[in-house]
Amino acid sequence: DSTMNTIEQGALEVVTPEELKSKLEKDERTAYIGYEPSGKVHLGHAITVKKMIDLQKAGFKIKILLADLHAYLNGKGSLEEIKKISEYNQRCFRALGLSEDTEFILGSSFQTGEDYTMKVYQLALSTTLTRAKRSMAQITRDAEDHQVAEVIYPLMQVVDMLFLGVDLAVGGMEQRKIHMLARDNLPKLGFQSPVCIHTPLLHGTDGSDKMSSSKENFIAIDDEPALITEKIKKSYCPAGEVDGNPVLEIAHHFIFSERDTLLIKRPKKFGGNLELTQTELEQMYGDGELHPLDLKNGVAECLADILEPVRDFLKN
Ligand code: IYR
Repeated sequence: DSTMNTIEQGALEVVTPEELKSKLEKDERTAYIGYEPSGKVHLGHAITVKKMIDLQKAGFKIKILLADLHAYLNGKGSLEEIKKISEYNQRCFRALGLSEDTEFILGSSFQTGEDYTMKVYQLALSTTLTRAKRSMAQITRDAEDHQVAEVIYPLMQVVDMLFLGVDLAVGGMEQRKIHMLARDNLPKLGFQSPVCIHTPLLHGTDGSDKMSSSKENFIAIDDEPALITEKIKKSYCPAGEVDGNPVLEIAHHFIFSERDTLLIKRPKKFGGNLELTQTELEQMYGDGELHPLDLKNGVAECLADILEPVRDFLKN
């Protein structure tokens, strides 16, 4: 039961909790997540990596798919370039605390095989264009024209689940429609659907819906303290607003998950230092009794401190 709690904690949904319970009874169980390799691994990625670490602690074997071919289909560059950054991504994921026995798999190492390709074709025949496109709404790179690649992408993601033989798939909330497509279709191909867990999306520092390495609205896990401070100082953070406030969101996911309180340093003439729990912080900020700049300074300093081991790992 405490295992269920660890797994469900912080997730927006588990599809379905009953299926998860039965997976926990298996001797060997595997969870996976896929990432399009990206020039910078940021806090948005870190939310899902933390969930993988929870699952690792709950006895799941972890597979991380470095989805190079997916990134390619999403117009992120040449396959060669993408493969190269996938090595850096792998080091970043390790730096965030995944254990040694985590398995990293390059998508292109199995996604052009004959059996794999046939499965994609089979799915292509039973999936409507409308549904395939809809499943990509929050994933496709912004573009005027829509390429056929956009509808191949989700079909491949469904076939990944089957080829990787996983009990559980993790993703941010933007992956949910692809996961539901998988759950509806894998049984038709004679396979059991994985349990799906969806984590919340982190807003960009500009206040937009999603932190993303293709928009300049991210904080990378290896940004130097001065850069973290600079980015947080520029962040969207309206006075008195708690909902959708990226600075408070960062505090929630990365500071209060590790610490009970946050120290906010203020000059005496502005009320002096504060040491606040998450509840106190949000209350005070919502009441307009804490200035955005004071919040930003406190969060930036503490986040830089929390990410220090990650920076150190990546320097070696
Ligand atoms: N769609 C993901 C990347 C991805 C995830 C899985 I799970 C796959 O099997 C393949 C690709 C993204 O948006 O980054």
